[in-house]
Amino acid sequence: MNVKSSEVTPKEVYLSRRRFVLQAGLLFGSLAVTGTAYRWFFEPESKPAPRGTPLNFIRTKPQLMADEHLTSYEKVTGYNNFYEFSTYKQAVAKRARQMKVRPWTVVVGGLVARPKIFDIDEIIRLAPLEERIYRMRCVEGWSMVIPWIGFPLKALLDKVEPLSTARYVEFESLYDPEVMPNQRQGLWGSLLNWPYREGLRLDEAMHPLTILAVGLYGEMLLPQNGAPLRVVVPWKYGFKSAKSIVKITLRSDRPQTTWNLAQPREYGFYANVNPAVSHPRWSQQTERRIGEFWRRPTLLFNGYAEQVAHLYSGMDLKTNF
Ligand SMILES: Nc1nc2c(c(=O)[nH]1)N[C@H]1C(S)=C(S)[C@@H](COP(=O)(O)O)O[C@H]1N2
Ligand SMILES: [Mo]
Repeated sequence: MNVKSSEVTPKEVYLSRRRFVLQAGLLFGSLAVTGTAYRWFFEPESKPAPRGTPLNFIRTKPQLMADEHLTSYEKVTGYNNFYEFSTYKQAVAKRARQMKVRPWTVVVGGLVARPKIFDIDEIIRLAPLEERIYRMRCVEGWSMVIPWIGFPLKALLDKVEPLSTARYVEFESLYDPEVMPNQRQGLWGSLLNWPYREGLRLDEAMHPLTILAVGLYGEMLLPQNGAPLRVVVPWKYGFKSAKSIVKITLRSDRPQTTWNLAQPREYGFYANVNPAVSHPRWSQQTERRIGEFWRRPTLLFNGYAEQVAHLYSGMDLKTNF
């Protein structure tokens, strides 16, 4: 795979792009009949940290095709799946704004020699932060290219020393019905089984492509993207990448996962991106890359086959979907 140097967006460039958008917004605000649009535009900027909190990180070579580009900051932070807040992607960012991401602890335990409750700021300093530009494919058929900031999940797992009996890793997202409207019981019960839970096989979790993300576009994660900590598994459908994690548990048995519990025929445990395995209600052969006009073909393991295919050798990917 071949990378153009132009694919690596220097911070100055996207900052100046954002400055341009801000200036355009200012002009618009001064022309607007009411100040509503103006206030809408500036409100997020006047919020306290973590919005805009810059991170120090190492820039590494992105593994993208020559014709792939970063999805805009506005789309990455404005078009989100985070069902705890809303099923309407454009509404998530605003609704998630009240979520408090400090103080925040992550309980890491289960089949480990050294279980530990980590403070989020300790996790951020656990390993050098790297930029990882990954293509992300949602099971619904859209995709993005996101410059995550994070470090391999392996670095955290090594700290707690998994026992030889540990075969799976379970992730649990925040449960807080006070701030997450969809966790409250509605007339028809609850939308999903909360808290949101996901899981990986231990070898998948230890793979160098699997990261814990704490930021994107050079800044700390915003709530809508899963602040303050989420897992990112780029060769699997987006739902495996659990947001706002509070608990990581090593287990001998395969964990129950939210989407698999909801619709086992539609959402398998593996959820590897695979154009040859259709979702029961739609094909997975192509995808709409957000910001592009033509659909792109979906690639086996989301384009990361070279690095991850060996994890599944001898497995039937049609039955283990
Ligand atoms: N806790 C939690 N994690 C979640 C989800 C969710 O609803 N709740 N949605 C998943 C899905 S379906 C996708 S596609 C990605 C979207 O991540 P993004 O909004 O940062 O692009 O988050 C995943 N992680
Ligand atoms: Mo998704």
